[in-house]
Amino acid sequence: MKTRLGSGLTMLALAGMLFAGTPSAEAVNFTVYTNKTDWTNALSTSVVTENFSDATLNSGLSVVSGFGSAGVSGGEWYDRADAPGLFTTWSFGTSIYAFGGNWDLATNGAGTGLQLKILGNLITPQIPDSSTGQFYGVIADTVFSSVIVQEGTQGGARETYFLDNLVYSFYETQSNPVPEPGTMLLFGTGLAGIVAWRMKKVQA
Ligand SMILES: [Ca+2]
Ligand SMILES: [Ca+2]
Repeated sequence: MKTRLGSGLTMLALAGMLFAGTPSAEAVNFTVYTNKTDWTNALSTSVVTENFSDATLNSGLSVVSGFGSAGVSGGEWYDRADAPGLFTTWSFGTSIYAFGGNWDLATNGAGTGLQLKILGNLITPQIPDSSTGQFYGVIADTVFSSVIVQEGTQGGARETYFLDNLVYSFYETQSNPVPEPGTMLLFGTGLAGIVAWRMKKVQA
């Protein structure tokens, strides 16, 4: 009996070691790129582009904007960000780890600028309100499936803008070592369950 309990504790220790070796799910690191070539070169997976050449978005890509007039216009995405309700959510249908685009904030003048919000994290530096089509993109060390584009804090009342060449890259298990927090959590939960089951069995 002592031996069985001992083996249960060994498994508990093993689970603890696995947790210790895993980055915290809350700690997401983002790297901001203002050069598209650098952003592309930093990826280990292929780039998917939505160039807004027509009103149909890429398969799996969807968008919800608080701005009633948002939409494809002249080969670009036309939108506005303003607190509290005017922000835009881009959803990708599956896990990605990189996102970017060409941002033109000159329309209606420079406003608040724009800020991305991913997995609850506000990304800094923001997209500058002086942008006239320059690239701004991020790469995360964990996966996400949606991006919120909201107003920044650079002055002005709101930000009207065009977005073109929206780019993103899918997470692929075989070619990128980005851990998926959900999977690791399930794995850990499974181990804890085994330990609890074994210890209960020993007591019975
Ligand atoms: Ca375009
Ligand atoms: Ca503007």
